Amino acid sequence: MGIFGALIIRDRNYRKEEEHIITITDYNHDVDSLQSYMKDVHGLYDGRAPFTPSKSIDGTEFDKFQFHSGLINGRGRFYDPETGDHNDSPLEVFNVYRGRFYRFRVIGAGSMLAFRISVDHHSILLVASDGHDLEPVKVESFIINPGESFDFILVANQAVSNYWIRSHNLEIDRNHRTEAILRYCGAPIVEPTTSRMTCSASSRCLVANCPYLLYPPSHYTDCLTFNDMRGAPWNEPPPTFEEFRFEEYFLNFCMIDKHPSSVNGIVFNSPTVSLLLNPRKKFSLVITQLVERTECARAPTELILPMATWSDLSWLQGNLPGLKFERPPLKDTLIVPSGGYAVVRFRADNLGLWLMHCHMEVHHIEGMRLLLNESLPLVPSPPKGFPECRSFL
Ligand SMILES: [Cu+2]
Repeated sequence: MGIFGALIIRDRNYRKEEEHIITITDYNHDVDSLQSYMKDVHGLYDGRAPFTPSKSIDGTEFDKFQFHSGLINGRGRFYDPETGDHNDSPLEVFNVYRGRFYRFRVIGAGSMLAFRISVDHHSILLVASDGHDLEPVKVESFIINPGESFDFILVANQAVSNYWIRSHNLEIDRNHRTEAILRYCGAPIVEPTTSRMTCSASSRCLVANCPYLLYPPSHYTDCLTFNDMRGAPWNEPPPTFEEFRFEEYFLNFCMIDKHPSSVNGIVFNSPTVSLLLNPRKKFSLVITQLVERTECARAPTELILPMATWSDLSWLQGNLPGLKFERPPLKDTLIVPSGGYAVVRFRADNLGLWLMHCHMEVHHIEGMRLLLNESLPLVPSPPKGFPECRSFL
């Protein structure tokens, strides 16, 4: 919802390759994010009936709102939940030549929902995420959340025809499909009649970037969490502990009694003046521990306290057991499952003020965000007499 577009920054060593861009979004016909937020606060109704939230396959409450359509490059269909018929809107078509390979740059520009993407009769070789190379991994499908991006290589090695590019959000028991068409050059201009790969005991499906660990046994589907993926060997290694240069913060992305959305129980209100000219506080964030639940969680310690720390003190100074330091993937957006956590490290070497926020737009609007005030002492003070922006509020 809102304006979006692809911004592709190419590597210096960019090798020209054929590529397509898939921008995927969720689309609600009735309300935008602000209205969704108001409904969430004051009561969720579909017509006059209270709306029942959907669930994902792991039993988690998934979406409080009615999913209407998903769009690929702005195109998609509305499926009538009663009849299952769609409104015949045109779909995006990606043209390929048989025998060539293509880089698909997939951008999650939605406001709320994750999508699982697959291509009929073709496997997906994931090679990058959020602009950083991954150790390539061949999967049947992958899950993309708002704010994330994934690049995959598709080899056009099937018969000249039309194939569905499929996408489903992670809700169960609801119609939530979003489609586009992969069309080989020379194929008739018709809609595909292909079906999705059947996952079976002898041919299991692998899904990358799952927010849960398992699918039910009957799905014959395995999960590859982002934690299990590896970055490319040429990526920068993760920062390690250095005395006096390593700080650790705990960030609990949570709700305070359903509302408001907050970080460590603090709601971020947008400042009315430039913070660079009016600095308040310095943050140097090295490790985060994020928990998202319906209420502020209390693990591993009381996260609302300003000086939260590990209850096992041997975990201090970066000594967390089980962390993988060998080529962890580089990301700028990460899904933290309900009740889960992520440990993130970065070198504070990019001077400025950076917004860190939940990518669910309704949470972001409400204040589930914070500012990293990075390397503030290095920010030059404005020249003498430089006009100062004051609040107009
Ligand atoms: Cu959120």
